[in-house]
Amino acid sequence: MELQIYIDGKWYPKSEAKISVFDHGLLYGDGVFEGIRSYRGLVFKFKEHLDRLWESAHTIMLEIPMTRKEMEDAVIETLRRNKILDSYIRLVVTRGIGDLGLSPWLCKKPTVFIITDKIALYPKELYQKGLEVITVPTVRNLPEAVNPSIKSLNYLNNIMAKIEAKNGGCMEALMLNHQGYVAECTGDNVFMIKKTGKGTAVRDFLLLTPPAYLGALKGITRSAILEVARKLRLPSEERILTRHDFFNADEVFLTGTAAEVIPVVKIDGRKIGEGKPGRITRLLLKGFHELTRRDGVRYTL
Ligand code: PXG
Repeated sequence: MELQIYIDGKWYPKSEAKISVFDHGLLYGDGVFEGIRSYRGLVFKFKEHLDRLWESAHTIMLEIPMTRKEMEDAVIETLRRNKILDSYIRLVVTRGIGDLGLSPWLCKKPTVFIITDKIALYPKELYQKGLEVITVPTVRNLPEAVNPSIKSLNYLNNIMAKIEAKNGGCMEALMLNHQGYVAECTGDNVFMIKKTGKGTAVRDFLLLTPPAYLGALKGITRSAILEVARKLRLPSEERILTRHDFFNADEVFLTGTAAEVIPVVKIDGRKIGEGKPGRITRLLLKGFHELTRRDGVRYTL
């Protein structure tokens, strides 16, 4: 059976799931989205994703044409129709179909579509070996322009960075903000671990990530990792960080719904720590996997 896609209250086979060329989501990138995962029949952090979707929509003055409960039911029904327990859910709300011209009020009704599929952001072996990243010339969007905290359909900033990373021989880009501080990667938040104490206990390390206001998305995986760190009693802090800080970190990793948690072993040619995925990263990853079995909304097929 072909993958079933939800569009505005109806389900269509993938080959027939089509959006109008007059949809402002396509014409102007006018819309918002979420990327959510389900693990063994549990939609991970579903409430947090819906909250962020509604916040993004509120900021761009887009009224989502359904309630949260209706959205939740539509996602779960789509998962059921596709008989998927482990999924990558792409939930999109565009400004809708309108005339040409960027005025959003030309659009009568927002378009909602839901894809429940699979995603592989990086090859599997890199989760064991670690990823190499490179700083790119394109700076992350200014919060005063298109705030990176809005999960909008405007991804050119990130796509430019992705192309630059590939041109530089890497699969992922480290993006700086307009002041030169580390912001995030193209579809992931970034973390570093620094040894602060004399011992080898978890409390002898510090987990650091840039504050979202510097120009990053408030990632849900990022929050989940901070939550795991608290449970492990690993001290953590949101701090303004430079490339120098990252070059001299003991461990670095990226987080995202699509990427999950992936270790970084090289940045701009500099080896990070021992040049292989670190122990604290592995501990956090284990805690994260445990969380994905518990925290979310359950469904059955
Ligand atoms: N930063 C950016 C710019 C993102 O787009 C994250 C961080 C991680 O956030 P979460 O909440 O997922 O932990 C993202 C995540 C897709 C897709 O095609 C979406 C993202 C990344 C890659 C692919 O749906 N967004």
